[in-house]
Amino acid sequence: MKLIIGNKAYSSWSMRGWLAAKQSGLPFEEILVPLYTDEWDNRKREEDMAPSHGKVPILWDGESVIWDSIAIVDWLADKTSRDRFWPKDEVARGMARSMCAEMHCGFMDLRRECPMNTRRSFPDHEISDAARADAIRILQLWAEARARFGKSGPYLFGTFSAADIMYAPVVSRFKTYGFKLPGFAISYSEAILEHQWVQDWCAAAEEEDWTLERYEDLGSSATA
Ligand SMILES: N[C@@H](CCC(=O)N[C@@H](CS)C(=O)NCC(=O)O)C(=O)O
Repeated sequence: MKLIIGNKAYSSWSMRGWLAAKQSGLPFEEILVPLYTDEWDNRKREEDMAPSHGKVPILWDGESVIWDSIAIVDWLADKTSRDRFWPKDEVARGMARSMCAEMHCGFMDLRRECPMNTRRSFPDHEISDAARADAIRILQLWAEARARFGKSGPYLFGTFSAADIMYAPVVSRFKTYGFKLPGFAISYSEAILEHQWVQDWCAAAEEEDWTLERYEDLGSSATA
């Protein structure tokens, strides 16, 4: 398999695709195309990036191409086993799938106002009431998942699952922007930030030397 991703410092959807590939346990080649550079502009027209209309992550599995993070999770769960990605318990799985879908299509204000930047800290960054409402909704979802289904481990549904894959970049955002979190969310965030794959992702981001003003100068607005 071949996974095409963007910058590790900024690309939250790439992080999800990459964590999903790691969770599959299958070997994969990682190809990083730095966002919004000349290389990006050239590469996104090429055959292997064209199917997603120039967005990452993109997974190539033989002749099959899968883009969009949630489709990559589904593909890899089909290919390996559902239990590797989703809680076994049906009620828990219903909630996990819903939380992932909500993350995938929602929380636009938080995403726009607090773009992922694993390398930086902006504790004084001001956000709108709408972005704050997104954060509160996320914390409510985390609280419910942890309280109802998280007894077997430190993650949302106990063991590391697709829900953690989808929310890991939110953990990173909460850290970058210095959100004041309740105790259970601090513990959950620590578990995510200490996870080996998240550590590896963030360490690689530190080594990148591309800088995008739109994610460093928070006067501008962009999501990633
Ligand atoms: N819904 C897609 C979103 C993918 C996406 O927007 N990726 C961003 C990087 S994090 C991207 O490729 N941006 C490039 C662009 O919009 O030109 C997914 O879940 O994978």
